[in-house]
Amino acid sequence: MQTRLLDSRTKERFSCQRVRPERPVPSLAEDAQLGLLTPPRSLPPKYFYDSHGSALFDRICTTPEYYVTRTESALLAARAAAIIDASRPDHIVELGSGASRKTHHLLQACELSCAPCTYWPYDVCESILVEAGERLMAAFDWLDVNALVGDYHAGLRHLPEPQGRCLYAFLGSTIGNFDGPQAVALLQELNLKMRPGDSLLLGADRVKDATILHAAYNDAAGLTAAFNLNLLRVLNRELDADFAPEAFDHEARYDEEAQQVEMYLVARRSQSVHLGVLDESLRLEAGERILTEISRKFTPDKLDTLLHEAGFNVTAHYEPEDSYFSLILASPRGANGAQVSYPRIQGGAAARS
Ligand code: SAH
Ligand code: AVI
Repeated sequence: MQTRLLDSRTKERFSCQRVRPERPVPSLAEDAQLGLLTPPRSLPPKYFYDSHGSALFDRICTTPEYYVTRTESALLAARAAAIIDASRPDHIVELGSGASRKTHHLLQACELSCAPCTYWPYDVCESILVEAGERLMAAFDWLDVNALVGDYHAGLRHLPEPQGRCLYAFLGSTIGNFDGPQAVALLQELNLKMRPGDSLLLGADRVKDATILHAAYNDAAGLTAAFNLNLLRVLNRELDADFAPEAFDHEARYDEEAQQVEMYLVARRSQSVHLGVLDESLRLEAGERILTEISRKFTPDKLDTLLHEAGFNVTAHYEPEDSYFSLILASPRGANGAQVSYPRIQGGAAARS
């Protein structure tokens, strides 16, 4: 693919291809048919990310309340050299890469250790892939970016298999947007794709005080609300629907028992909405909710179990002093399946068990 955004020199270092689905996934119309017409109503979170939704998410990451991005970014900045040293990647393949801002730390560590690599960002949102690729190529004049457009729910089998070691990054706690079985299934599929010597770098948000979580998903500037409500604009455009965004409230609440933030769109009044593409209407009563996202929060034990079930050995577990976030380096379990014990490494320096 060629884009207007890139000059001729950077174009040579940039490619963008679609990842062929390994299996069919429901279209937005099918997901709406299944999830919207009758209660309990829900839609998968991937539909947030049209170009406007991706830009809104990028702004959420800079709000004072959304500690997730700055915490993971600081952890990556402190640990990138060790991660690159341990994984020695020829390629960094990033799932749900978005604006790829934190990836900068990994690429910088590659540069500092004189070990250039190729970057393969993989996302459903093509415009954010192009923007991110352009920014990273401007920052690293040696970097080739091969962007991959696709839905990781459609399987990972057809991801390219470049020669050399791959570091697969899945950052931002996007794994938390999957329910338990979905998370295991995705990581298992990734495991199957991986070859000896490849590594996984997983970023995952941790269980913490409910007030901090509540604030993170209800920022004062209203960006998370705008991000949530943007879904209705996506539905209006893609399904010829007539949702009135002003007739909905954003709601985000932490369910302490389930250890997850749940995000809803709540009807402010009773209303009927027509979905033109489906030639269907739905009737919402005042206060009725549409679940738009879960964002699971993890304990170290839960992360160990998840990775174990998906067939990984954890090789390093980094966390900040406040234990707000985990960055885990893991490798596919070998034939003998033994898990070697590993330390949880806190803060910017000392290792602690
Ligand atoms: N990794 C970045 C972005 C996280 S936002 C960070 O840590 O800041 C989640 C990203 O995953 C978005 O860019 C979104 O477009 C992408 N995404 C969501 N669902 C996806 C899917 N099913 N397949 C591929 N990408 C997806
Ligand atoms: C991408 N994902 C991990 C974010 C999260 O925290 O669940 C999406 C988000 N939703 C609201 N704010 C941020």
